[in-house]
Amino acid sequence: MMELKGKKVLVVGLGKSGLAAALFLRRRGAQVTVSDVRSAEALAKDIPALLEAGIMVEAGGHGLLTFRRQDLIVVSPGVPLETPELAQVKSFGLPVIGELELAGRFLKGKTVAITGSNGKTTTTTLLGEILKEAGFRTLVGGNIGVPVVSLIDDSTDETWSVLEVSSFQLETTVEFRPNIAVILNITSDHLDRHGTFENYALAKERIFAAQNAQDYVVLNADNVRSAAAAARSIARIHWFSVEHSVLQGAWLKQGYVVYRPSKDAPTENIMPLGGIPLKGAHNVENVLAAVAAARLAGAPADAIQRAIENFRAVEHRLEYVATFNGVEFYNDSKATNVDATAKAIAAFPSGIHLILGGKDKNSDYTQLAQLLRERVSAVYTIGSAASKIESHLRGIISIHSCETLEKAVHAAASAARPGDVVLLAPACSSFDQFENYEHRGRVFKELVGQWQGWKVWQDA
Ligand code: UMA
Repeated sequence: MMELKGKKVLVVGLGKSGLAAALFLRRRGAQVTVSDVRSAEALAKDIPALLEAGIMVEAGGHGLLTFRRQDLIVVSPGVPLETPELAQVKSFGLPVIGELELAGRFLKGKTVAITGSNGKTTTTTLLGEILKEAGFRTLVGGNIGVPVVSLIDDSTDETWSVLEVSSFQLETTVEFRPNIAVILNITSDHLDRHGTFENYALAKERIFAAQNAQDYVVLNADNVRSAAAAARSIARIHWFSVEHSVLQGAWLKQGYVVYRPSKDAPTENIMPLGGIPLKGAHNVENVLAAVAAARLAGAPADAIQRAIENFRAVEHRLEYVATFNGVEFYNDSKATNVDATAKAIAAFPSGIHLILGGKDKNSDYTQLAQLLRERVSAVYTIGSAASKIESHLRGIISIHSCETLEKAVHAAASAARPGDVVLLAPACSSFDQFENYEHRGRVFKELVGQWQGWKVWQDA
């Protein structure tokens, strides 16, 4: 374990992970400073607690001297490593790690880490439920919104920590070594930060970089880039597939989810496919990944089945909102990239009124063309990406420029006919108009409620 007592540590970024990391470091006796580009006013709610704990605060920008004075730098996932102050001290050889790496050095017990472009939160939450159902002492955290350092005090040699990990967090790992690493899929996302698809994919592969031959990696056999990662892992590889059987891992057979622990072992029936309560083919992939990881962790089939049957969609992930006049409303605000939006569209056969837009991430929206033609009645654009989306999709589908989510909900709900679906699956991040995707999803649900009220009043 790493010695922190008396060490000078700078925490860069004072969001959820920075705040938790700073307080943790201080409790372990480090001399802690936090630095954030936001102004002191913007950080006001957290500053008193930090000062009281004896933590110094640099607000309104990053000072090079502050960075140079440290023994260790702990960087928040949202801070790019190219930030000039960070790049400079890194080049001097100062260690720069993320909150995940820091936490990984203190977390007791066993760990499952789950990454992927899409499905991370659902799979992490589901696996957490399965392990709890199996009677394991289980902690859940990571990119899901609970900093991993906040799990440390509750962890023991007996606990299983189920962690959602992002490419941003993995970029700064060194020794982070999950007993079971899961890569759900790797499709284009975050190109604005990682530059190229390959850089992004390599960041994801860091999930198994420190593993040894006793550890496990679970990979998606149907996703080309995830499957290709197998060549670089020294751990034991297990697979999941919705398309074909696999040597060891989870797949679908005659209407059943099945699992085989090793190539010579008999195949186990886990549960009927019809017992999965989640919408969308992509959720079958998430379930298969969770089944493979759960069996590797030692959870029995009956607990897996019970937990899956009782599981409900996580908020903002293809979440059912309401049905009004025969029109269903779904909130998939977490569809923040093109692939996630494609999966959401694929969950409905036709009659979709799709709300697209937000902040662009250097994405190619023409990839949606075929699905739009087959299943979508009209697209309603919002946010700063609207004109790019419109130029990519012109001539493919009927497009209504709405600018705001409010106008889009109104236009889509007014145009939809009984049997249609109004779907928020925006393919963009939310930061141009909202605090985050959760905020966007909540506003969508409120607007749906208001529209229903207005319609009832108008029709009366
Ligand atoms: N900041 C700086 N300098 C910079 C950039 C940012 O000081 O150059 C400051 C900002 O002013 C702000 C703070 O850094 O005060 C924000 O840090 P952050 O963006 O790392 O946000 P946190 O609140 O710490 O949340 C992070 C994850 N955020 C990101 O990866 C962008 C959360 O994932 C995660 O839940 C949380 O840690 C706990 O682990 C969110 C996310 O959007 C959900 N993740 C991406 C995704 O899922 O696609 C990867």
